Amino acid sequence: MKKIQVILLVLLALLLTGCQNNEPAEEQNERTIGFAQAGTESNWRKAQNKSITEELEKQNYQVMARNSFSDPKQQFQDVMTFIAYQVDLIVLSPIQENGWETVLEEAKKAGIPVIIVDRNIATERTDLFLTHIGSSFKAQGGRAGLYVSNYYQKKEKESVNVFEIKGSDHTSPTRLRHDGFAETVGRDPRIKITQTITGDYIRLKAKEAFSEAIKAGKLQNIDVIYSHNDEMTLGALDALEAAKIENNFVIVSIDAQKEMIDLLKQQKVNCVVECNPFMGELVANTVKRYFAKETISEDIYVSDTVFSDQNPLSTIPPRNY
Ligand code: GYE
Repeated sequence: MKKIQVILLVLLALLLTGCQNNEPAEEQNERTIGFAQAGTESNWRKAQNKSITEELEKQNYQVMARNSFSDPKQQFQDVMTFIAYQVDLIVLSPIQENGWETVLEEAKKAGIPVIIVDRNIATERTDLFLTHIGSSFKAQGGRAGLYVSNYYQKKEKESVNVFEIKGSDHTSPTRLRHDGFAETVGRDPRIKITQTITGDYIRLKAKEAFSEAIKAGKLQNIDVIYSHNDEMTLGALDALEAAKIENNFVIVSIDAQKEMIDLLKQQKVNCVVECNPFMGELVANTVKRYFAKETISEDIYVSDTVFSDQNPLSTIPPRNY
């Protein structure tokens, strides 16, 4: 063989080995990730679901997905099924905060690590899961509250009454979006939450509950509508339209779905706090780091921003959800 041929062969061999992953491909393909999803209640949820599944698959993991369609008992069973199946790792996007300790103990006994994504779980037992990946819901509530207090700061008004549309009970975004908002507007003694309904993060449920509130006269004296997600804001707007009530309210919503950003641009709502659903890459990277025995931080935050009529709207990037 001529010297030049030998050099070319060596170069080719180097190139081929360079393309390989640190981990043998067959080993990666053997790993199964159980993904327990909460539901399908919003476009936000659908985007978050897609992002996590796609990014895990990009890393060649087998994804065993179960959706509990907003039924907490079903979700406990889904996780138990993953344990029985002996998956290599569980990604859990919980519906409710409470009741997870027994199930996660079982996962621990079986040696299956668990990563919590999006909503939090209520437990002191940090040994029951590897990490939590998601937004700071309290910061989101705070951003919503800050818009409202800034809006009324220079306005001469004796009182500002807020109608709060809450998400599902016993969930961390509902609790913390309320707390963050209440804490922030609480600095201005004129601003008070005077009415509250629950819309379960679902458009139709919020429409029904809001229509009831309208009929009961609870919209009188209301200045601000603060809703814990876009789907419920859409429900409230549907109810206003059905009742032929003019929308003179200051409206603040959370998630930043495409439809809500369009309404912001049309000046039908005032402020939209982003909740970023694209956490898939962070999730897949964390899974990879775990298997590579790298250290993982206790809390991994997804970054969010805020869009309002106080900022240039033309620069808002395309939403894709
Ligand atoms: O804001 C809402 C969804 O848990 C943060 O649940 C999530 C919330 C999100 O259905 O749209």
